[in-house]
Amino acid sequence: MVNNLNYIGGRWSEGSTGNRYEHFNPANPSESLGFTEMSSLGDAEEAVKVANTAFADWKNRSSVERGEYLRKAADLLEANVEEIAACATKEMGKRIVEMRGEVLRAATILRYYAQEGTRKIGDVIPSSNPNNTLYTVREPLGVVAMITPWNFPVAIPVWKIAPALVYGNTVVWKPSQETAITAVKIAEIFEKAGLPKGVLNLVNGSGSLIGNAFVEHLDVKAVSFTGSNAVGKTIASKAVETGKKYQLELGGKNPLVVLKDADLDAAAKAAVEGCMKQSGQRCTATSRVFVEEAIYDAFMDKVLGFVQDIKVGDGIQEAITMGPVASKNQFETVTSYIKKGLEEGATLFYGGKTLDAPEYNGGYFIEPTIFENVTNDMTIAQEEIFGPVFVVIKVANYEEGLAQANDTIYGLSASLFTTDLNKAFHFAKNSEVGLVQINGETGGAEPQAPFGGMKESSSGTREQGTAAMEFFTAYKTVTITTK
Ligand code: UN1
Repeated sequence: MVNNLNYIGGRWSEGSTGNRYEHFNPANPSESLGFTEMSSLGDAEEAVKVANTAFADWKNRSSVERGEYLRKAADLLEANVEEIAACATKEMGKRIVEMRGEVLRAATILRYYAQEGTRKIGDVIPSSNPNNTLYTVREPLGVVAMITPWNFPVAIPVWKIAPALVYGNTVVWKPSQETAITAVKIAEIFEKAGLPKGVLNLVNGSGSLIGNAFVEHLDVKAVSFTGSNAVGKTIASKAVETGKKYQLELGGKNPLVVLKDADLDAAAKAAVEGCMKQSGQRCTATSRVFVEEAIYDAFMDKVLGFVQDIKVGDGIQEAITMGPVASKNQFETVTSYIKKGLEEGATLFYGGKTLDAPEYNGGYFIEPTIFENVTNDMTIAQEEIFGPVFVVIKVANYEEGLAQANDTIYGLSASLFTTDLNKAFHFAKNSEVGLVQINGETGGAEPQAPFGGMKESSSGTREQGTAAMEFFTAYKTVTITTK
């Protein structure tokens, strides 16, 4: 039993529904990590209430002071990196090496936003009346809700919470049930950093109950969500009904295009790592690779070299280079896509099997999987698989590669590997995504730069960098007339 699951108004408590949720290690599902008690609507209501009360004081503090809490939280995260990383690895399978990187990335994000507290929050604008001083100031929105996924259980909550707090909002946070225990550790970090009571409130529980309660609540002024397109659509319509701002970071089907003049080693490495990191469970993961005919065989040889080196197993061991997928549910989804690919006539270039030998302890392990003989209209080339699977498609030239790369409902990230400057710029301009990489892998984000997708990959809003200010604040325009 994991006690003290919720952090509401500076107090730790259990959820109050009496329903328990059992957590298992995806690398060894017979290992139970304990039960968490699910929260009730009353818990959600209480969290919004205390966040609303805390807002009056928090918004009137100096943003420099608010930033100091984030800086302390960054130091504490760093000091506890091993414990937090190991906890998340057990909960959702991301290998320990990547989890450490994620915790340190979260510390960097906190420091970036701590510094935001010292930057300008408005402009002085010329007025047509010489007696007027006309200026803008960015004001916080009030209580904002975060609904966060399991695939980045530390970095994504932090990249939403940090800007929300530094700009003066108070937060109610509902993380994925799959990573409830890691979320508790993150809330503890903010508590230890001395954040005033009620400024950050954690309510663990189901999306349909707690997430929904936050989205429908009239005292919640904005909701920031990362997750599936289906849930995102529901959140958007409820946010509109209840008059709140919303920010959705959804799926991707990210292409990587390789031209004949490219550095093939770098391109093959980026394709394999860009897909297989986190066992493919990143919305920015590479999932479609378009290769110019002329270098197809040479490129695939290099891909084989990299993919053969992947060592699948329990990511708590340092030597493992790919962990399990996060849950039984994920395992079933990914394997059903592999089956579908074969039914639709694609062929396996590599992998495709689940790993069932005794040493795998019944864990949710899937081989790194690469499909060939794929057309871009097949299900595996159109739907987000969110697993260690990518498809390779031959194209005649750059133009065909670009056209097919864009032929998707998604628009998160895209890569082009080339040494042709003209094509690089052309791709940067014409790729229908929010994140373009020339000679780099499709994943990755820096805290100081805007992050988000076009088309159905996002609500058009952006996270991180100064873009976060756009979302978490509203302009106030002030005119002062003097004699
Ligand atoms: C990254 O590529 O490192 O859920 C960040 C996701 C994205 C974040 C990806 N929102 O995978």
